[in-house]
Amino acid sequence: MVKAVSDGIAVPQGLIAHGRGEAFDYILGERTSRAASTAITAAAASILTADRPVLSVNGNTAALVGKEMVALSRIAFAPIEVNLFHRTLRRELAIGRYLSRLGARSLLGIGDSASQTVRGIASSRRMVDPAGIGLADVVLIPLEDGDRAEALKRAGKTVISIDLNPLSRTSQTASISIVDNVIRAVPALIMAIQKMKQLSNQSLERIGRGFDNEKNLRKTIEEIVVYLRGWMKK
Ligand code: PTJ
Repeated sequence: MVKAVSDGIAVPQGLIAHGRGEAFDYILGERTSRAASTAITAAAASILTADRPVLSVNGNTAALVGKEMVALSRIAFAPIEVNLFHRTLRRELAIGRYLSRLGARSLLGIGDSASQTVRGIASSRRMVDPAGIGLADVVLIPLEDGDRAEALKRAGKTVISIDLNPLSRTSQTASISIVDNVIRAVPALIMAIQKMKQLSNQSLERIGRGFDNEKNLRKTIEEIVVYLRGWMKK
């Protein structure tokens, strides 16, 4: 992350966000919880049944899982859109060049191509690509702020978040909240998609219908409590 800041990919604020995430990762036991695995399966089903899935990438995501996001984009047939909270053309281009070096073929949301406004967002994250998030039915948003998660949901999109904080507005708002470290969640999502690709649309839709995000978030918190109780007994 420190190198990503000096390379102009991540912003200093990203280091603070990273530390916030790490604090939650410790109380999750730095592993993918059962509830997170359930959310990852539901997310894979949602991406596989989507008409136009899009993967939103910011500075922290590019720095931590740039290679994996490019791989996910390939296997899920989902384009990557660069969408930054602290938006500058210079950073968009730096992230674009970095992802292209990792094998990304076409990237959305850079420069003037982010010409559509999502209503209800104060930050420059409101600008999206009309050919990407603008048209998407399912959007994956790793390390997102609550405003945009809410606005995308209001715009009728299925929002899949990856956020280590189960209490964040993003996790509380998303349609499918993956409470896990992006460095574990994205490879797990790739594996789930690879495994589930053979399933019929009917089976995938059944998985989606059977998923209850509120219940799953409660399970995440229960898993944290059980993990911390284990420490009290030591
Ligand atoms: O690159 P930009 O300009 O788009 O800016 C990106 C940041 C992350 C700085 C910006 O989106 C931001 O400030 O985000 P927030 O509002 O701090 O939210 C980030 C969320 O991600 C927090 O809830 C953290 O707990 C969580 N988080 C941090 N690191 C990880 C994480 N979640 C999953 N995996 C991580 N490694």
